[in-house]
Amino acid sequence: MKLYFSPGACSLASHIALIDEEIEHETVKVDLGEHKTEDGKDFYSISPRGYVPAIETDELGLLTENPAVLAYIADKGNAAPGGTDRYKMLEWIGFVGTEIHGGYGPLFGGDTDDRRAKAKNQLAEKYRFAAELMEGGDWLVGDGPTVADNYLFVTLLWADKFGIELPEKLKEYRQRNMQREAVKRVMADEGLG
Ligand SMILES: N[C@@H](CCC(=O)N[C@@H](CS)C(=O)NCC(=O)O)C(=O)O
Repeated sequence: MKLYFSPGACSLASHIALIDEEIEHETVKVDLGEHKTEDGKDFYSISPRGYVPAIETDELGLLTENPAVLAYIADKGNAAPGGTDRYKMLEWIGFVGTEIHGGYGPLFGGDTDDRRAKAKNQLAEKYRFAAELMEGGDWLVGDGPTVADNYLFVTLLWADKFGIELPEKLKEYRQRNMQREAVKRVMADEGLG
């Protein structure tokens, strides 16, 4: 499998999953400003959507969109939750993708100060809600991290960059994720401090 990624972007969630699940893979860094791969190819010619994550797979060629890519990697690994937990995992991926990741649009994309302030308040509210949904658990689903945790974790790294207020519980959760071996390894690999 080949993962197209950009350091610290949402593709970090897929990158962590590949290491966590011990899936043989290679990575290609993409400059999202220029939409060029590290070896100088036009990224649009590889993925017309122009964004990461994108994975090149033997069985279905290029696959994009976080929910599909994360579920695919989880299924290829040994640690994807089964039974009803699978649906809880997908529910969290949907929540993180649309309610949280999508909420960063005005902050990453550049927008008016008013819209950025509103986006920050809305995100703080979504994070408070996420903390409530977690109830007493250390992880989003079951007893250990899944690809949904990788995705929420990555957005929590963005929160500080934009000064978004986080509940204590999610700060602890972020720290818990930082202690995972796969997370440490991939963060070092992507050159993240
Ligand atoms: N709908 C896509 C959005 C992915 C996305 O927003 N990727 C960002 C990085 S976190 C990106 O590549 N942005 C650059 C661009 O859109 O040109 C998904 O869920 O996978």
